[in-house]
Amino acid sequence: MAKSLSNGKNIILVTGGSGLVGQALKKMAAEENRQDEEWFFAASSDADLTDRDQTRKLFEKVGPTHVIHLAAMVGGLFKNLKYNLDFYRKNILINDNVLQTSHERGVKKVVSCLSTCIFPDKTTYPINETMIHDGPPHSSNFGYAYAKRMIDVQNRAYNQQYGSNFTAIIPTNVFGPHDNYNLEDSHVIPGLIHKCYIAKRDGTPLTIWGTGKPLRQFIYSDDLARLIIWTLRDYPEIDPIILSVDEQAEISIKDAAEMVVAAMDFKGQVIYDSTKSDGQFKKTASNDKLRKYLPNFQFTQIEKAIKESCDWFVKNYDVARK
Ligand code: NAP
Ligand code: GFB
Repeated sequence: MAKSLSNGKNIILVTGGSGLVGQALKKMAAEENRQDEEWFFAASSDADLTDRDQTRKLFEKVGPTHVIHLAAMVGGLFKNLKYNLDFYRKNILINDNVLQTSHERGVKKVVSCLSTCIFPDKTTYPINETMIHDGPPHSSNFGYAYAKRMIDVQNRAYNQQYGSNFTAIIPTNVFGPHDNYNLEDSHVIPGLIHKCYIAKRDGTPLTIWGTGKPLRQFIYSDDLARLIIWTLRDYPEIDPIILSVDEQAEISIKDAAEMVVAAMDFKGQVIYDSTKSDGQFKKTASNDKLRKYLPNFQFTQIEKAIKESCDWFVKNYDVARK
């Protein structure tokens, strides 16, 4: 990372600091407790980043030397199916405000967040970082996907025009404590954890949407947080980098559901509602570029990660985002 300021501190602003990934970052930063870094985790209550003036006021207050840009309108397949326009507009506004304000304030480095679901739907596998703009994304989330792709375009434009050091990470599906557990809008693992909790409490069946056949590479939020901190301090490129578990770690939705059932010790009936969409069948991504930089990075074993996530939800049911 760029050398610390004269007072010896780098000031790191995390937009989206109250969310799933932001909370994992907060935990990792606290564990490290580096004396040459000061972290600020912003929620939407600190500034609505769709508003340029509020964005500027937040940057004025925090005075960041570095920004980890996580803030976004985020959701699972079924929320994306319903709100493609909102996902596009809100995220385009947030991203332009954060990048332009970072430029105006002379921020040394910005790490923004794309997603493996933004790649072309018709593609060869495994997907890699060079393929982002090679064709239209899956129809279910085209609004979110195009807004995210523009971060990569803007990063390259800021670098070409001003020499800015703005880069991006491309995480695969993330899960962990402090997720969004809303039954309609959430991603699959938090949705299944919440549904399993209700089924166990009420003695009703657990309904899994779709066929359970689609394939995903799930990354634990704690692991992603460690990789984001590495990206901020040591990743030298403007081009984005996929942060995902290995291709061999790809599992089906059914596998993930069975891990949640085991972790929650649910003994009731499990039903598949195949009238609900499966969404993208697969989006298998290569983490070869990450492995070139960090060949020995150890991902948390997924059953352990899902167990920790379930335990967190059960313990924090009253305060979890539902
Ligand atoms: P999340 O739990 O939904 O958190 C979203 C964060 O963004 C929250 O802190 C939220 O603040 C903030 N936010 C939303 N709208 C805002 C606005 N208008 N102004 C200011 N802040 C706003 O999302 P997440 O899963 O942590 O996602 C973090 C990043 O990772 C996102 O960029 C997402 O696209 C990316 N990503 C996520 C996944 C995944 O599976 N979760 C996969 C790939 C990439 P409040 O809490 O105050 O609302
Ligand atoms: O995490 P998810 O909602 O999004 O997973 P994607 C959807 C898959 O899980 C589909 C099945 O195959 C669903 O049929 N599924 C089963 C469920 N039960 C449930 C449930 O209770 N809730 C949910 N949500 N799914 C998203 C993109 O795609 O990936 C977003 O739409 C984002 O933009 C995210 O990038 C990372 O993995 O299909």
